[in-house]
Amino acid sequence: MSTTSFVTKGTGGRGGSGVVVPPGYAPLSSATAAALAASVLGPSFELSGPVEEIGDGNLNLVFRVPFGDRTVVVKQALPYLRVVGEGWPLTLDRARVEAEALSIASALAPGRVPEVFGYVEDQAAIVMECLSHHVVWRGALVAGVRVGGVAEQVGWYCARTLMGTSAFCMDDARRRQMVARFANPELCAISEDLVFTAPFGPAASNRIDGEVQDLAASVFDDSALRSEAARLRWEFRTCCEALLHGDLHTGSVMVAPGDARVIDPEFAFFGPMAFDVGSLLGNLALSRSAHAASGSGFVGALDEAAGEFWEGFRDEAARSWPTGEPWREQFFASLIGRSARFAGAEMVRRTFGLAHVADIDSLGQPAREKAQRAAIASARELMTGPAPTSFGELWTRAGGSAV
Ligand code: SR1
Ligand code: MG
Repeated sequence: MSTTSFVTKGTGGRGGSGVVVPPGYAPLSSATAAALAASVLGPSFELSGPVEEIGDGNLNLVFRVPFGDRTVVVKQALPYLRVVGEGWPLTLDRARVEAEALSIASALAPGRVPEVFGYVEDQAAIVMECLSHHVVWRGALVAGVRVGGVAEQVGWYCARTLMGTSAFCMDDARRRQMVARFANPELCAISEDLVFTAPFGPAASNRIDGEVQDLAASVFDDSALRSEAARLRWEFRTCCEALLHGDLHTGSVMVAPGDARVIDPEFAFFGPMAFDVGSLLGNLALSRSAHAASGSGFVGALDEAAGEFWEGFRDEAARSWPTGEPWREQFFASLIGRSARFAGAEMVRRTFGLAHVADIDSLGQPAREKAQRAAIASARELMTGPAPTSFGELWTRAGGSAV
């Protein structure tokens, strides 16, 4: 397919000059989103209600399109970062990455991702199952609602996708080809910047509450923390263990009782397994610090959720562990230690970086400041304390009580 160069307006974005978009690409409207869904779903498609734009994320347009007695979602990548605007160009290839990652996850972890009906390359758009009976897991956690069964399923999903795309389980030649398809350099660069670089120094993209400026300054002055952040960035860049989700926070999981679905793998790339495991645990720990700061009784549910996530992961990873590899317990101990470090970095970046979490930002003062101080104390323990070798030890360092 031929392409044309589309240069976004403004200055100061990532990736320099512009983003290549296919001829005919245009941001979708309600009408064109419905037409695109029709082109994928075929003659059975008949619009049965109003199309709504429901995207509230940082990067994409998302439409709900009702047809017959069903609803689908049309998700389209924009050639710039939605949350910042056209001054930060961003590759459309992330839609392909997401569609392919969903397809791989669906094969490895059936039922744990939304069903994809089609990917329309020239519009960088995916037509997929609408999870109308689900809510975003983060939202449920903020509201203090425990949704049974889902944490263990997310752990199972991680084990299936991470082990299943690792050298433990894949043919080497196929795996190396897959690594190339998921190079995803632009989105990896965003994570390198927003997770491991900017939040550990006085970067313009940071968002730091006035009440915790002193705390941020103490992080920027902490050579051990900065050094660990730099080492993690190196591990993120160079370790090619498995196909990661790449942005596995609680906002990337939709939940209904007994049914977790992992969404939004546009940051997928081959990286360290501990990044996915640590991101998820770091987000549960952030939620715990928010609930603890506001005196909510929900902290016990978060301790349980973290333990269930780890058990779901460990049990399935142990099942898929290949015979003839006699170092399984060493693998788990090392993964726990490495996940602790990544969890800590996630907690720092969601406190001082560009993208915060609603768990803490929805709190009024003084609870918000208290939660942020607790989160940073836990992050220091996780990133620079002795590396934990058991899940209980990790979760205690994250501020929790192992159940
Ligand atoms: C500018 S994008 C900010 C964050 O949103 C995404 O969900 C990723 O977490 C990214 O770091
Ligand atoms: Mg996302």
